[in-house]
Amino acid sequence: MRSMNKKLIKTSKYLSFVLRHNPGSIGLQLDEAGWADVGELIEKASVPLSRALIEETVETNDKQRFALSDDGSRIRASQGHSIDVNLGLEPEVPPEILYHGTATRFMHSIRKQGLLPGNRQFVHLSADEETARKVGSRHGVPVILTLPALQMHEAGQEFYLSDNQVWLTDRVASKFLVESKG
Ligand code: HQG
Repeated sequence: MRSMNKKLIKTSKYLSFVLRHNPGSIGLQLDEAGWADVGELIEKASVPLSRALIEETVETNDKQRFALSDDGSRIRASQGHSIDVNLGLEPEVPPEILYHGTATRFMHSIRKQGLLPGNRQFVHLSADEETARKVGSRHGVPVILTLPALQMHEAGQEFYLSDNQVWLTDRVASKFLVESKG
């Protein structure tokens, strides 16, 4: 875990809100791949931002949530969007098993409907159980679900790996889900 102080955490949350969910709230336009112009972001932001603060937030971010373009002029969130962006990720061969962390209160619905992206573009999965446990704990009493990702891939389902190593897929039918003991 990289070190993130309070100011960096606040900035990360703000960037997540604007770049994943609501650029329109500050009149910011993202391109179709989700990139914002850094100068325009600084100018339009409703919190104090500078290039240095943005660069430090990107570099020290515990989950590496954001990416800067090679020339540093543009920034985007690497995953987690609720708005319609095309990150340009190619389908990849997933590991045999992937994990999804959720909370007990969602399980009744998940058993019926499978995993759905909800507000986001994709269902978010991890290659390790510990990450899933942390994600699930954000919502309540955690439940860890495993799914046979490689087998699903072989049956034609597409999986994508974000720049910050989060596995993404459209949905997961409930027949594939196994509840493992947290
Ligand atoms: C649940 C964080 C009822 C799903 C994390 C989850 C992740 C259902 C919740 C990223 C359901 C949605 C995403 C169904 C799924 N019925 N509930 N059929 N299908 N759910 O926050 O995966 O820190 O949108 O299990 O690390 O928790 O923000 O998704 O509990 O990568 O960078 O509905 O957000 O990253 O919650 O988290 P979320 P998530 P950051």
